[in-house]
Amino acid sequence: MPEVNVTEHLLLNQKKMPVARGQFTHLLNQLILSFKIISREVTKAGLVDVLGFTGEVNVQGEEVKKLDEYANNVLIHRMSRAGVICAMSSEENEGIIDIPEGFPRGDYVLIFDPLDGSSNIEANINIGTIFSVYRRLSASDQPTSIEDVLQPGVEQVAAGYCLYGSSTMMVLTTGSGVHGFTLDPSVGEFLLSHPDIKIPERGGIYSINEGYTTYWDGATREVVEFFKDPEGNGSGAPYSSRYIGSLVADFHRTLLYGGIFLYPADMRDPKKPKGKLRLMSEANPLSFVVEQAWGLATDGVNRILDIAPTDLHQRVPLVIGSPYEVEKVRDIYRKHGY
Ligand code: P6P
Repeated sequence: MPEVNVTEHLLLNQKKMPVARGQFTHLLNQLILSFKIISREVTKAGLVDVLGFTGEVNVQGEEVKKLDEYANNVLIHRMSRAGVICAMSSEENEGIIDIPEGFPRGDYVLIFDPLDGSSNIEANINIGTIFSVYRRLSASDQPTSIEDVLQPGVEQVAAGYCLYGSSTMMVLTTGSGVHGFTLDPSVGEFLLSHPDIKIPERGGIYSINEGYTTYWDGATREVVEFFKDPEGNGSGAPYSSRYIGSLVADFHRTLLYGGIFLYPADMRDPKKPKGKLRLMSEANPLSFVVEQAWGLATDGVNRILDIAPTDLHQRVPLVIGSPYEVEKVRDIYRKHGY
């Protein structure tokens, strides 16, 4: 079969192109170039001095890794000069990132986590870039407003992630299903490798950091006990437990194999009663992907994509994966009055 790259695939399979075919295709191509540049740096990380910390702390209060900063700078530089973006938000930056003077603004808003899972870099564990694209709400001759950025996930026109691992793979949805493209270094192109991904209706793996059990409430503990003993009497086969600690890797496995990933609220830190993951740069894009692959994503009960955001960096509990397991979790939380 002749190789299909992202642009060709979009033209062939896009039922409803976002605002303007040309602008969107250019946005995607600039994103793809950013992923290639980041991938090049990630794959040589063990050889050159890009590991370790920069000595700074980001808006999340986390120590910034050199590769985090590198990936963030690549995306901000390239996308702010693409001429198709009116505003950006990065997990690493406090406020909205503006378009530099002299560069045209476009019809799109880009939100991203430049290098999720970066605490795993030294161990050569998969990490990734997560991205989310919205149409601007303000008129193109008006200044960008916070409302352009703080949109509910259901308004996304595109979302996905780029996974840097044994191969570099981009998983993308533009509202017409979910498709995987693998970078072929010999030609420098992302080529269609996983057309029309669908998550299994039911899986056999649950993924959660059980080290935090003492921080969970009774409902979450009952959820985890269900996966250990689905029949409740020790007769049924338990689910397997898998947890990498890199959201993009844990999600990608869940998307392909089925099952469920959970990062629940925990009582450990009164500043983080909604858990650790961010709505705008992590939960919303992955929820758009999973729903387009016929999966589900909730905060335990409510659909993630329906949440009206109030802050660029607000956190949200995330329960995401196969419909059977996500519905089981919802039933348990509802039984506990959520
Ligand atoms: P914990 C990485 O820092 C990250 O944001 C996600 O990639 C990952 O799912 C999560 O944190 C892991 O957090 O608390 O289990 O170490």
